[in-house]
Amino acid sequence: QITLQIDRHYITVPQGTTILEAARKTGIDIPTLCHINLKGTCIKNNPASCRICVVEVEGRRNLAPACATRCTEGMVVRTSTLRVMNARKVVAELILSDHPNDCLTCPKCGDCELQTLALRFNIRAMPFNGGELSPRKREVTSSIVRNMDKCIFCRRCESVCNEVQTVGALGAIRRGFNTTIAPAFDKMMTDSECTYCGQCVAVCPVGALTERDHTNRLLEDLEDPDKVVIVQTAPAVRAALGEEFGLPPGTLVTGKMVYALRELGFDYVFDTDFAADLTIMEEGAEILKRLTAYLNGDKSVRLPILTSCCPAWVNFFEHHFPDLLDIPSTARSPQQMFGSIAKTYWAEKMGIPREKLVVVSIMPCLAKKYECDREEFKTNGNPDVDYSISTRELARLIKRANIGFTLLTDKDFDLPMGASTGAGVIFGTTGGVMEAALRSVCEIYTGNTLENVNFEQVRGLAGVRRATIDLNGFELKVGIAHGLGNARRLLEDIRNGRNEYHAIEIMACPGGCIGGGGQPLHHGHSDVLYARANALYREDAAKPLRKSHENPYIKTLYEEYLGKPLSETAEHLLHTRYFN
Ligand code: HC1
Ligand code: SF4
Repeated sequence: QITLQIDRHYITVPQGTTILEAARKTGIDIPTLCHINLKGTCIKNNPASCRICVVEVEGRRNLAPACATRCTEGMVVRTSTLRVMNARKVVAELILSDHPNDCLTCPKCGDCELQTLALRFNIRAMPFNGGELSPRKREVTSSIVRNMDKCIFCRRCESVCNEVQTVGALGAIRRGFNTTIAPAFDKMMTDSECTYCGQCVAVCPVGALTERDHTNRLLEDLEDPDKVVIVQTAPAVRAALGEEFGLPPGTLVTGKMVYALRELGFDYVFDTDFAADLTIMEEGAEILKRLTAYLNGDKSVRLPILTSCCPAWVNFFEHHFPDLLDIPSTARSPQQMFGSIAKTYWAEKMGIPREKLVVVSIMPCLAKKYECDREEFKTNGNPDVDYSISTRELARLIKRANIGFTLLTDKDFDLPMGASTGAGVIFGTTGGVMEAALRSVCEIYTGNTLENVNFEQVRGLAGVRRATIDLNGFELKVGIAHGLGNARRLLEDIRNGRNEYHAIEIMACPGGCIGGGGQPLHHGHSDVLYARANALYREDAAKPLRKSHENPYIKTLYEEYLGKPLSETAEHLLHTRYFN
């Protein structure tokens, strides 16, 4: 233990603690632009490159970066002397000298950490501006907009993409004034191995990486009298949307969200959770089919089966593990199952021609935008889900439409595609898809009713979790991983024949969808992820039905249209293929 003084505070910290960490413990907020440390999910970046966090250390001539200087016994640190404040201001002014000053039209305006610091440091002029700006690329992909003019070289995106996700799509290239962060050989993101997980967007402090915005297109569709516009909302959105309106993390806003969507003018407000229940019917049937074959001695059966509802994860295994494409479940994601059923079964029932029907999704995810665009999810060029907007985009729309969100009362989803069980709700957190599958697989396999539907063993935020479930004497081994780095380790074990699991759930984002790249920014606080996960478990616990196979509207869908899980119609509408 080490005792030191920071400003007026005496504090004791463990050996190895940095000044930044020690200061934060005492409630002193030393500003920084590059540092990030999200405990519990290993999102970390500490290149000590921005030099915004400098402090004075008694006895040292130079200012020290607080994020890279370890505390020593008896150290005296000053975090807010005039010298420190002036140094920080000059550093910020130098960053601004190579930055386009288009804050008013920047998509990050109001949420930009550089803008916040300019305000905090009382920057009222740009003394170093007027010189040349470094030449950098712009790119618009299906999910992400890259505007590298705005990049400040904090390297957060690079750390997240390389170390957490192990995708390696972003890195520093060229030198000096011409340095930029880009895929190797300055390729476009669309030509790289980027999965569109959006985790780089979620940590970018400025407007260099932002989501592709579809809100103007949506407003035009909502105004068009010839179109029927319906919406589906992903499980994780309800657990985070309230944060954009000042509500504490973990506030469930399901009913208010439905009300707001009606106010915006959607013709029908449905729930992706309905399709999550449908996913369990199809994926559960696949699990049972493979397990039965395995138990009957079929040596050709491919195990473990991997979940397939996360599009960034699908993209990842298509790029990085082309030899394992026959392992994942072929079930489409709930987003796509919803679109497929909406534009066939539901549209036929309602007498709405496909070309008039617009299906929009509200997702915590940026890869969902890319998923909507995949060719295999289109009929004659018409997508099953027309486009997806993120939780952040929805919040902006609600504000733009002058809807007093916090004052709204609760409204219910429309039927039939708004009805879901608790199993569908928990899809939004890591472990939730597996838990939902276990609830149905256990009951269908054993023929017994579960006394307790809570599979606590698969919950939590540990990067990889495992559990053994007793199925009438057969030990079903399941695994859960979130974050693509954790997924990679499991896949490498499978490739090398060292994997003992029968079924594995993988979500690309740390925390699962609750930590998606389109969610309100959690700025490195893992408490926020816990609060969002608990909110979903609360909604699940309060539902009268908690097992997907008990959803009465799903039963009707099979009776009226699909026949049974894995039927020819179900295979055609609800399953997919993978490509490398
Ligand atoms: Fe997800 Fe899913 S849980 S992928 O994380 O399977 O985005 O929330 O909608 O499709 O249901 C996201 C969330 C979401 C799908 C479902
Ligand atoms: Fe890497 Fe994900 Fe960003 Fe693509 S979206 S560059 S995979 S972090």
